[in-house]
Amino acid sequence: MPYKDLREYLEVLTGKGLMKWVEREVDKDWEVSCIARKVFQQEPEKRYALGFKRIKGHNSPVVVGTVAASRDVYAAALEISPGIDQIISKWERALSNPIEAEIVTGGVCKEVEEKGKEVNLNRFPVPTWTPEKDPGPYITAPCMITKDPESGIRNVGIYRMQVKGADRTGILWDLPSQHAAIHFAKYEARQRPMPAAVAIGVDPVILMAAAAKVPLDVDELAVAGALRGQAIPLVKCETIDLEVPATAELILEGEIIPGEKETEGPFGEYTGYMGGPYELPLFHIKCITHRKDPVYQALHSQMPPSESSLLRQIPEEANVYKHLVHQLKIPGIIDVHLPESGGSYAILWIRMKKMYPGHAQQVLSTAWTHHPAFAKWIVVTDEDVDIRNPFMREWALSWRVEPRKDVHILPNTSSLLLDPSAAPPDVPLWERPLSSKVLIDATKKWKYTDIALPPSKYMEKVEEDWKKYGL
Ligand SMILES: Cc1cc2nc3c(=O)[nH]c(=O)nc-3n(C[C@H](O)[C@H](O)[C@H](O)COP(=O)(O)O)c2cc1C
Ligand SMILES: [Mn+2]
Repeated sequence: MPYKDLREYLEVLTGKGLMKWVEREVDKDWEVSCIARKVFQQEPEKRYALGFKRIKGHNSPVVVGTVAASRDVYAAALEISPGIDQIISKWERALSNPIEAEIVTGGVCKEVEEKGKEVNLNRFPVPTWTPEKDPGPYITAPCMITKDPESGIRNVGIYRMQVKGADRTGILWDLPSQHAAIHFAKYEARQRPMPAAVAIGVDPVILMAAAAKVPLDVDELAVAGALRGQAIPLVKCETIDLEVPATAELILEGEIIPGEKETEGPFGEYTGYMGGPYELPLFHIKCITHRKDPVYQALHSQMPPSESSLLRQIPEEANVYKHLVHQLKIPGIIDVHLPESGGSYAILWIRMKKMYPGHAQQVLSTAWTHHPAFAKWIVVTDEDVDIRNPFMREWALSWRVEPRKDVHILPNTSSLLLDPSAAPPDVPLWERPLSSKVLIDATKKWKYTDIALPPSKYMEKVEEDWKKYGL
Protein backbone atom coordinates (compact mmCIF):
# COMPACT_ATOMS: atom_id res chain seq x y z
CA MET A 1 0.00 0.00 0.00
CA PRO A 2 1.47 3.39 -0.91
CA TYR A 3 2.15 5.78 1.96
CA LYS A 4 -0.68 8.22 2.61
CA ASP A 5 1.69 11.09 3.35
CA LEU A 6 5.11 11.94 4.76
CA ARG A 7 3.98 11.39 8.36
CA GLU A 8 2.77 7.85 7.77
CA TYR A 9 6.05 7.07 5.99
CA LEU A 10 8.14 8.51 8.86
CA GLU A 11 6.30 6.26 11.30
CA VAL A 12 7.16 3.20 9.21
CA LEU A 13 10.78 4.33 8.84
CA THR A 14 11.06 4.84 12.61
CA GLY A 15 9.47 1.43 13.23
CA LYS A 16 12.04 -0.23 10.95
CA GLY A 17 14.87 1.38 12.94
CA LEU A 18 15.86 3.43 9.87
CA MET A 19 14.98 6.77 11.48
CA LYS A 20 16.08 8.15 14.86
CA TRP A 21 14.60 11.14 16.70
CA VAL A 22 16.59 13.68 18.74
CA GLU A 23 14.64 14.88 21.80
CA ARG A 24 17.18 17.45 22.96
CA GLU A 25 16.71 21.03 21.72
CA VAL A 26 19.01 21.83 18.77
CA ASP A 27 20.02 24.98 16.89
CA LYS A 28 18.88 24.88 13.26
CA ASP A 29 21.67 27.22 12.15
CA TRP A 30 24.58 24.86 12.79
CA GLU A 31 23.64 21.85 14.86
CA VAL A 32 21.18 20.12 12.51
CA SER A 33 23.71 20.18 9.67
CA CYS A 34 26.61 18.99 11.83
CA ILE A 35 24.64 16.12 13.37
CA ALA A 36 23.51 15.03 9.89
CA ARG A 37 27.11 15.25 8.66
CA LYS A 38 28.26 12.99 11.48
CA VAL A 39 25.65 10.40 10.50
CA PHE A 40 26.82 10.58 6.87
CA GLN A 41 30.45 10.10 7.88
CA GLN A 42 29.58 6.53 8.88
CA GLU A 43 29.56 3.47 6.63
CA PRO A 44 26.59 3.67 4.18
CA GLU A 45 24.69 0.80 5.83
CA LYS A 46 24.91 2.47 9.26
CA ARG A 47 23.28 5.73 8.16
CA TYR A 48 19.71 6.58 9.13
CA ALA A 49 17.15 9.35 8.76
CA LEU A 50 17.04 11.97 11.50
CA GLY A 51 14.16 13.78 13.17
CA PHE A 52 14.67 16.80 15.43
CA LYS A 53 11.67 17.30 17.70
CA ARG A 54 12.73 20.55 19.33
CA ILE A 55 14.30 23.32 17.32
CA LYS A 56 15.43 26.42 19.24
CA GLY A 57 12.99 29.29 18.63
CA HIS A 58 10.53 27.16 16.60
CA ASN A 59 7.56 24.89 17.08
CA SER A 60 7.90 22.62 14.06
CA PRO A 61 10.16 19.56 13.88
CA VAL A 62 12.86 19.15 11.20
CA VAL A 63 13.47 15.86 9.40
CA VAL A 64 16.46 15.08 7.15
CA GLY A 65 17.79 11.99 5.42
CA THR A 66 14.25 10.68 5.10
CA VAL A 67 14.50 9.85 1.40
CA ALA A 68 18.08 8.74 0.85
CA ALA A 69 20.07 8.49 4.09
CA SER A 70 21.00 5.03 2.79
CA ARG A 71 19.95 2.52 0.18
CA ASP A 72 17.86 0.82 2.89
CA VAL A 73 15.96 4.07 3.52
CA TYR A 74 15.47 4.59 -0.22
CA ALA A 75 14.14 1.05 -0.61
CA ALA A 76 11.81 1.50 2.38
CA ALA A 77 10.38 4.57 0.68
CA LEU A 78 9.74 2.46 -2.42
CA GLU A 79 8.41 -0.44 -0.33
CA ILE A 80 10.88 -2.89 -1.91
CA SER A 81 13.98 -4.79 -0.78
CA PRO A 82 17.20 -2.76 -0.91
CA GLY A 83 19.12 -4.61 -3.68
CA ILE A 84 20.54 -2.42 -6.44
CA ASP A 85 18.83 -4.53 -9.11
CA GLN A 86 15.40 -4.17 -7.50
CA ILE A 87 15.79 -0.40 -7.16
CA ILE A 88 17.03 0.12 -10.71
CA SER A 89 14.31 -2.07 -12.21
CA LYS A 90 11.65 -0.26 -10.14
CA TRP A 91 12.94 2.98 -11.65
CA GLU A 92 13.01 1.59 -15.18
CA ARG A 93 9.41 0.40 -14.87
CA ALA A 94 8.30 3.77 -13.46
CA LEU A 95 9.98 5.72 -16.27
CA SER A 96 8.28 3.52 -18.87
CA ASN A 97 4.81 3.44 -17.25
CA PRO A 98 4.01 6.79 -15.61
CA ILE A 99 0.71 7.23 -13.71
CA GLU A 100 -0.73 10.72 -14.16
CA ALA A 101 -1.49 12.68 -10.98
CA GLU A 102 -5.19 13.33 -10.24
CA ILE A 103 -6.89 16.47 -9.02
CA VAL A 104 -8.93 16.11 -5.82
CA THR A 105 -10.86 18.65 -3.76
CA GLY A 106 -9.41 19.64 -0.44
CA GLY A 107 -6.24 18.43 1.17
CA VAL A 108 -4.37 18.71 4.45
CA CYS A 109 -1.88 21.09 2.85
CA LYS A 110 -4.66 23.73 3.13
CA GLU A 111 -5.25 23.45 6.89
CA VAL A 112 -3.67 26.87 7.42
CA GLU A 113 -3.57 29.63 4.83
CA GLU A 114 -1.49 32.82 4.98
CA LYS A 115 -1.65 35.49 2.30
CA GLY A 116 -0.02 38.87 1.62
CA LYS A 117 1.33 40.43 4.84
CA GLU A 118 0.77 37.20 6.82
CA VAL A 119 3.35 35.42 4.68
CA ASN A 120 6.42 34.80 6.83
CA LEU A 121 8.90 32.17 5.78
CA ASN A 122 10.98 32.84 8.90
CA ARG A 123 8.31 31.06 10.97
CA PHE A 124 9.53 27.73 9.57
CA PRO A 125 12.73 26.12 10.87
CA VAL A 126 14.80 26.26 7.68
CA PRO A 127 18.35 25.17 8.59
CA THR A 128 21.69 26.73 7.64
CA TRP A 129 23.81 23.99 6.07
CA THR A 130 27.38 25.29 5.89
CA PRO A 131 27.60 27.35 9.09
CA GLU A 132 29.63 30.57 8.76
CA LYS A 133 30.05 29.94 5.01
CA ASP A 134 26.43 30.06 3.75
CA PRO A 135 24.90 33.53 4.23
CA GLY A 136 21.78 32.06 5.84
CA PRO A 137 19.21 29.28 5.72
CA TYR A 138 18.53 27.33 2.54
CA ILE A 139 15.48 25.29 1.60
CA THR A 140 17.08 22.08 0.30
CA ALA A 141 14.01 19.95 -0.43
CA PRO A 142 11.82 22.35 -2.44
CA CYS A 143 9.77 20.56 -5.07
CA MET A 144 9.34 23.45 -7.48
CA ILE A 145 6.31 23.03 -9.71
CA THR A 146 5.97 25.02 -12.94
CA LYS A 147 4.21 24.54 -16.25
CA ASP A 148 5.42 25.01 -19.80
CA PRO A 149 3.43 28.04 -21.07
CA GLU A 150 3.17 26.43 -24.52
CA SER A 151 2.47 22.75 -23.89
CA GLY A 152 0.98 23.10 -20.38
CA ILE A 153 3.11 20.13 -19.27
CA ARG A 154 4.01 20.22 -15.59
CA ASN A 155 7.56 20.01 -14.24
CA VAL A 156 8.83 19.30 -10.75
CA GLY A 157 12.48 19.87 -9.88
CA ILE A 158 14.55 20.37 -6.74
CA TYR A 159 16.38 23.70 -7.04
CA ARG A 160 17.64 24.82 -3.64
CA MET A 161 16.49 28.24 -2.43
CA GLN A 162 18.21 30.79 -0.20
CA VAL A 163 15.78 32.34 2.29
CA LYS A 164 16.19 36.08 1.72
CA GLY A 165 13.28 37.54 3.64
CA ALA A 166 9.79 36.82 4.94
CA ASP A 167 8.39 36.43 1.42
CA ARG A 168 11.44 36.07 -0.80
CA THR A 169 13.98 33.44 -1.75
CA GLY A 170 16.73 33.14 -4.33
CA ILE A 171 16.66 30.30 -6.82
CA LEU A 172 19.48 28.54 -8.64
CA TRP A 173 19.15 26.66 -11.90
CA ASP A 174 22.62 25.27 -12.30
CA LEU A 175 22.25 24.72 -16.04
CA PRO A 176 20.15 26.63 -18.59
CA SER A 177 18.80 23.18 -19.55
CA GLN A 178 17.12 22.71 -16.14
CA HIS A 179 13.46 22.33 -16.99
CA ALA A 180 12.14 25.18 -14.84
CA ALA A 181 14.81 27.39 -16.45
CA ILE A 182 13.48 26.40 -19.90
CA HIS A 183 9.95 27.28 -18.74
CA PHE A 184 11.19 30.59 -17.34
CA ALA A 185 12.97 31.49 -20.62
CA LYS A 186 9.59 31.10 -22.37
CA TYR A 187 7.89 33.36 -19.80
CA GLU A 188 10.73 35.89 -20.12
CA ALA A 189 10.31 35.95 -23.90
CA ARG A 190 6.67 36.90 -23.29
CA GLN A 191 7.64 39.41 -20.56
CA ARG A 192 5.34 37.63 -18.09
CA PRO A 193 6.10 36.52 -14.54
CA MET A 194 6.31 32.73 -14.16
CA PRO A 195 3.95 31.25 -11.56
CA ALA A 196 5.71 28.66 -9.42
CA ALA A 197 4.64 26.58 -6.43
CA VAL A 198 7.00 24.89 -4.02
CA ALA A 199 5.93 21.80 -2.05
CA ILE A 200 7.96 20.91 1.06
CA GLY A 201 7.37 17.82 3.20
CA VAL A 202 6.11 15.30 0.66
CA ASP A 203 5.75 11.58 0.02
CA PRO A 204 9.39 10.54 -0.61
CA VAL A 205 8.64 9.30 -4.15
CA ILE A 206 7.95 12.92 -5.17
CA LEU A 207 11.46 13.97 -4.10
CA MET A 208 12.92 10.94 -5.87
CA ALA A 209 11.24 11.91 -9.13
CA ALA A 210 12.00 15.64 -8.68
CA ALA A 211 15.72 14.87 -8.34
CA ALA A 212 15.74 12.69 -11.46
CA LYS A 213 16.49 13.72 -15.02
CA VAL A 214 13.33 12.70 -16.83
CA PRO A 215 12.55 14.05 -20.32
CA LEU A 216 11.21 17.61 -20.57
CA ASP A 217 7.80 16.44 -21.73
CA VAL A 218 7.32 14.04 -18.80
CA ASP A 219 5.62 15.20 -15.60
CA GLU A 220 7.71 14.08 -12.61
CA LEU A 221 4.50 13.67 -10.60
CA ALA A 222 3.43 10.94 -13.04
CA VAL A 223 6.76 9.18 -12.49
CA ALA A 224 6.28 9.59 -8.71
CA GLY A 225 2.80 8.06 -9.10
CA ALA A 226 4.37 5.08 -10.90
CA LEU A 227 7.04 4.68 -8.20
CA ARG A 228 4.24 4.62 -5.62
CA GLY A 229 1.85 2.52 -7.70
CA GLN A 230 -0.98 5.03 -7.33
CA ALA A 231 -1.74 8.52 -8.67
CA ILE A 232 -0.48 11.46 -6.59
CA PRO A 233 -3.49 13.49 -5.38
CA LEU A 234 -3.25 17.19 -6.22
CA VAL A 235 -5.16 20.30 -5.15
CA LYS A 236 -5.40 23.65 -6.87
CA CYS A 237 -3.33 26.57 -5.58
CA GLU A 238 -5.06 29.60 -4.03
CA THR A 239 -3.32 32.40 -5.93
CA ILE A 240 -1.81 30.83 -9.06
CA ASP A 241 -2.97 28.44 -11.76
CA LEU A 242 -1.00 25.39 -10.63
CA GLU A 243 -1.71 22.20 -8.69
CA VAL A 244 0.27 20.89 -5.72
CA PRO A 245 0.45 17.60 -3.77
CA ALA A 246 -2.59 17.53 -1.46
CA THR A 247 -0.79 15.89 1.46
CA ALA A 248 2.29 18.17 1.48
CA GLU A 249 3.27 19.71 4.81
CA LEU A 250 3.94 23.15 3.37
CA ILE A 251 3.23 24.95 0.08
CA LEU A 252 4.74 28.23 -1.12
CA GLU A 253 2.85 29.89 -3.96
CA GLY A 254 4.58 32.65 -5.87
CA GLU A 255 6.20 33.94 -9.01
CA ILE A 256 9.52 34.68 -10.64
CA ILE A 257 9.81 38.03 -12.43
CA PRO A 258 11.53 38.33 -15.84
CA GLY A 259 14.85 40.18 -15.76
CA GLU A 260 14.99 40.44 -11.97
CA LYS A 261 18.25 39.23 -10.37
CA GLU A 262 19.98 39.58 -7.05
CA THR A 263 23.15 38.29 -5.45
CA GLU A 264 22.60 34.80 -4.05
CA GLY A 265 24.97 32.44 -2.23
CA PRO A 266 27.53 31.25 -1.52
CA PHE A 267 26.23 27.77 -0.79
CA GLY A 268 27.97 24.51 0.11
CA GLU A 269 27.55 22.66 -3.19
CA TYR A 270 27.25 19.00 -4.16
CA THR A 271 30.79 19.12 -5.59
CA GLY A 272 32.11 19.45 -2.05
CA TYR A 273 33.12 23.10 -2.54
CA MET A 274 31.43 26.40 -1.80
CA GLY A 275 29.70 27.79 -4.93
CA GLY A 276 28.85 31.41 -5.68
CA PRO A 277 27.81 34.08 -4.94
CA TYR A 278 25.94 34.42 -8.23
CA GLU A 279 23.39 36.86 -9.65
CA LEU A 280 20.20 34.80 -9.66
CA PRO A 281 16.44 35.20 -10.04
CA LEU A 282 14.11 35.69 -7.05
CA PHE A 283 11.03 33.76 -5.99
CA HIS A 284 8.32 36.06 -4.53
CA ILE A 285 5.88 34.29 -2.21
CA LYS A 286 2.24 35.42 -2.39
CA CYS A 287 0.65 32.75 -0.25
CA ILE A 288 1.71 29.99 2.11
CA THR A 289 -0.57 27.08 2.95
CA HIS A 290 0.40 24.36 5.39
CA ARG A 291 -0.68 21.58 7.68
CA LYS A 292 -1.17 22.40 11.33
CA ASP A 293 2.22 21.94 13.05
CA PRO A 294 4.00 21.20 9.76
CA VAL A 295 6.95 18.82 9.63
CA TYR A 296 9.81 20.65 7.92
CA GLN A 297 11.59 18.23 5.55
CA ALA A 298 15.13 18.90 4.33
CA LEU A 299 17.64 17.05 2.15
CA HIS A 300 21.22 16.71 3.33
CA SER A 301 23.76 17.89 0.73
CA GLN A 302 27.18 19.64 0.47
CA MET A 303 30.32 17.43 0.44
CA PRO A 304 29.46 13.92 -0.80
CA PRO A 305 28.56 11.34 0.27
CA SER A 306 25.27 12.96 1.15
CA GLU A 307 21.59 12.32 0.84
CA SER A 308 21.71 14.44 -2.30
CA SER A 309 24.43 12.35 -3.98
CA LEU A 310 22.53 9.10 -3.36
CA LEU A 311 19.21 10.64 -4.38
CA ARG A 312 20.67 11.78 -7.71
CA GLN A 313 22.78 8.65 -8.28
CA ILE A 314 20.03 6.05 -8.32
CA PRO A 315 17.78 7.42 -11.10
CA GLU A 316 20.78 8.58 -13.13
CA GLU A 317 22.22 5.07 -13.16
CA ALA A 318 18.80 3.83 -14.28
CA ASN A 319 18.72 6.54 -16.97
CA VAL A 320 22.12 5.66 -18.43
CA TYR A 321 21.34 1.93 -18.31
CA LYS A 322 17.98 2.50 -20.00
CA HIS A 323 19.58 4.72 -22.65
CA LEU A 324 22.29 2.20 -23.57
CA VAL A 325 20.34 -1.03 -23.19
CA HIS A 326 16.74 -0.20 -24.06
CA GLN A 327 17.03 2.80 -26.38
CA LEU A 328 20.29 2.15 -28.24
CA LYS A 329 19.95 -1.62 -27.72
CA ILE A 330 23.71 -2.03 -27.24
CA PRO A 331 24.39 -5.61 -26.11
CA GLY A 332 26.71 -6.71 -23.32
CA ILE A 333 26.12 -3.88 -20.78
CA ILE A 334 26.17 -5.37 -17.27
CA ASP A 335 26.21 -2.39 -14.90
CA VAL A 336 26.62 1.39 -14.88
CA HIS A 337 27.77 3.35 -11.86
CA LEU A 338 28.14 7.04 -11.01
CA PRO A 339 30.27 7.16 -7.84
CA GLU A 340 29.16 9.59 -5.15
CA SER A 341 32.72 11.00 -4.95
CA GLY A 342 31.97 12.70 -8.28
CA GLY A 343 28.72 14.08 -6.90
CA SER A 344 27.08 11.24 -8.88
CA TYR A 345 27.45 13.37 -12.00
CA ALA A 346 31.18 13.72 -12.84
CA ILE A 347 32.35 10.09 -13.16
CA LEU A 348 30.63 7.28 -15.05
CA TRP A 349 31.82 3.67 -14.97
CA ILE A 350 30.40 0.99 -17.26
CA ARG A 351 30.89 -2.75 -16.87
CA MET A 352 30.41 -4.68 -20.09
CA LYS A 353 31.10 -7.91 -21.91
CA LYS A 354 32.95 -6.92 -25.09
CA MET A 355 31.48 -8.82 -28.02
CA TYR A 356 32.85 -7.28 -31.24
CA PRO A 357 35.59 -4.89 -32.43
CA GLY A 358 34.73 -1.28 -31.59
CA HIS A 359 32.14 -2.29 -28.96
CA ALA A 360 33.91 -0.45 -26.08
CA GLN A 361 34.36 2.67 -28.22
CA GLN A 362 30.67 2.56 -29.20
CA VAL A 363 29.73 2.60 -25.51
CA LEU A 364 32.22 5.37 -24.68
CA SER A 365 30.86 7.52 -27.51
CA THR A 366 27.21 7.12 -26.61
CA ALA A 367 27.01 6.72 -22.81
CA TRP A 368 27.32 10.46 -22.20
CA THR A 369 24.83 11.61 -24.83
CA HIS A 370 21.92 10.97 -22.49
CA HIS A 371 22.89 14.24 -20.74
CA PRO A 372 25.32 16.72 -22.32
CA ALA A 373 27.04 17.85 -19.11
CA PHE A 374 27.11 14.72 -16.96
CA ALA A 375 30.02 12.26 -17.02
CA LYS A 376 33.24 14.22 -17.38
CA TRP A 377 35.12 10.95 -16.87
CA ILE A 378 33.76 7.85 -18.62
CA VAL A 379 35.44 4.50 -18.16
CA VAL A 380 34.38 1.17 -19.63
CA THR A 381 35.75 -2.05 -18.29
CA ASP A 382 35.19 -5.80 -18.53
CA GLU A 383 32.60 -8.07 -16.97
CA ASP A 384 34.96 -9.35 -14.25
CA VAL A 385 35.45 -5.90 -12.66
CA ASP A 386 33.03 -4.90 -9.90
CA ILE A 387 32.69 -1.20 -10.73
CA ARG A 388 30.96 -0.53 -7.40
CA ASN A 389 34.20 -1.39 -5.61
CA PRO A 390 36.74 1.50 -5.64
CA PHE A 391 39.68 -0.91 -5.32
CA MET A 392 38.60 -2.88 -8.37
CA ARG A 393 38.11 0.37 -10.32
CA GLU A 394 41.70 1.41 -9.58
CA TRP A 395 42.93 -2.09 -10.39
CA ALA A 396 41.28 -1.91 -13.81
CA LEU A 397 42.77 1.54 -14.48
CA SER A 398 46.19 0.31 -13.41
CA TRP A 399 46.49 -2.69 -15.71
CA ARG A 400 43.96 -2.44 -18.52
CA VAL A 401 44.83 1.05 -19.76
CA GLU A 402 47.77 2.02 -21.95
CA PRO A 403 47.25 5.78 -21.70
CA ARG A 404 48.45 6.78 -25.17
CA LYS A 405 46.08 4.35 -26.88
CA ASP A 406 43.18 4.06 -24.46
CA VAL A 407 42.57 7.59 -23.18
CA HIS A 408 40.70 10.00 -25.44
CA ILE A 409 39.81 13.63 -24.77
CA LEU A 410 36.56 14.85 -26.24
CA PRO A 411 36.70 18.66 -26.46
CA ASN A 412 33.94 21.31 -26.40
CA THR A 413 31.27 19.53 -24.39
CA SER A 414 28.81 21.09 -21.95
CA SER A 415 30.27 21.89 -18.58
CA LEU A 416 28.89 20.91 -15.19
CA LEU A 417 28.72 24.60 -14.37
CA LEU A 418 29.33 24.19 -10.64
CA ASP A 419 32.56 22.26 -11.40
CA PRO A 420 35.24 24.44 -9.75
CA SER A 421 37.78 23.32 -12.37
CA ALA A 422 35.59 24.67 -15.21
CA ALA A 423 36.36 28.35 -14.55
CA PRO A 424 37.54 30.64 -11.73
CA PRO A 425 34.80 31.40 -9.18
CA ASP A 426 34.16 34.97 -10.39
CA VAL A 427 32.98 33.84 -13.86
CA PRO A 428 29.15 34.03 -13.87
CA LEU A 429 27.58 30.57 -13.84
CA TRP A 430 25.86 30.61 -17.21
CA GLU A 431 28.85 32.29 -18.89
CA ARG A 432 31.31 29.51 -18.13
CA PRO A 433 33.20 28.08 -21.12
CA LEU A 434 32.62 24.68 -22.66
CA SER A 435 34.36 21.80 -20.97
CA SER A 436 35.68 18.42 -22.15
CA LYS A 437 35.40 14.74 -21.34
CA VAL A 438 37.87 11.90 -20.83
CA LEU A 439 36.88 8.60 -22.40
CA ILE A 440 38.88 5.66 -21.10
CA ASP A 441 38.83 2.15 -22.52
CA ALA A 442 39.81 0.03 -19.51
CA THR A 443 38.91 -3.26 -21.15
CA LYS A 444 41.49 -5.93 -21.94
CA LYS A 445 42.61 -5.57 -25.56
CA TRP A 446 43.85 -9.15 -25.84
CA LYS A 447 43.68 -12.35 -23.81
CA TYR A 448 45.49 -11.77 -20.53
CA THR A 449 47.47 -14.34 -18.63
CA ASP A 450 45.74 -15.98 -15.66
CA ILE A 451 44.75 -14.02 -12.56
CA ALA A 452 47.47 -14.41 -9.91
CA LEU A 453 45.33 -16.02 -7.24
CA PRO A 454 45.34 -19.62 -6.06
CA PRO A 455 42.71 -21.77 -7.80
CA SER A 456 39.39 -21.56 -5.96
CA LYS A 457 39.38 -25.27 -5.03
CA TYR A 458 42.37 -24.60 -2.72
CA MET A 459 40.80 -21.49 -1.25
CA GLU A 460 37.57 -23.38 -0.57
CA LYS A 461 39.52 -26.15 1.18
CA VAL A 462 41.25 -23.57 3.42
CA GLU A 463 37.87 -21.98 4.13
CA GLU A 464 36.45 -25.36 5.17
CA ASP A 465 39.40 -26.05 7.49
CA TRP A 466 39.69 -22.48 8.78
CA LYS A 467 38.86 -23.25 12.40
CA LYS A 468 41.48 -26.01 12.46
CA TYR A 469 44.31 -23.52 11.86
CA GLY A 470 43.64 -21.89 15.20
CA LEU A 471 43.64 -18.42 13.66
C1 LIG B 1 19.32 18.14 -2.61
C2 LIG B 1 19.33 18.53 -4.04
C3 LIG B 1 19.55 19.86 -4.36
C4 LIG B 1 19.56 20.27 -5.69
N1 LIG B 1 19.77 21.57 -5.96
C5 LIG B 1 19.75 22.01 -7.23
C6 LIG B 1 19.89 23.39 -7.52
O1 LIG B 1 20.03 24.22 -6.62
N2 LIG B 1 19.84 23.78 -8.80
C7 LIG B 1 19.69 22.90 -9.82
O2 LIG B 1 19.64 23.31 -10.97
N3 LIG B 1 19.55 21.56 -9.58
C8 LIG B 1 19.58 21.11 -8.31
N4 LIG B 1 19.43 19.78 -8.04
C9 LIG B 1 19.35 18.82 -9.16
C10 LIG B 1 17.99 18.84 -9.79
O3 LIG B 1 16.98 18.56 -8.85
C11 LIG B 1 17.92 17.81 -10.91
O4 LIG B 1 18.80 18.24 -11.93
C12 LIG B 1 16.52 17.63 -11.50
O5 LIG B 1 16.62 16.77 -12.61
C13 LIG B 1 15.92 18.95 -11.92
O6 LIG B 1 14.65 18.75 -12.49
P1 LIG B 1 14.43 18.99 -14.06
O7 LIG B 1 15.20 17.88 -14.72
O8 LIG B 1 12.97 18.88 -14.21
O9 LIG B 1 14.98 20.34 -14.36
C14 LIG B 1 19.38 19.33 -6.72
C15 LIG B 1 19.13 18.00 -6.39
C16 LIG B 1 19.11 17.60 -5.08
C17 LIG B 1 18.83 16.16 -4.75
MN1 LIG C 1 11.79 17.77 -15.56
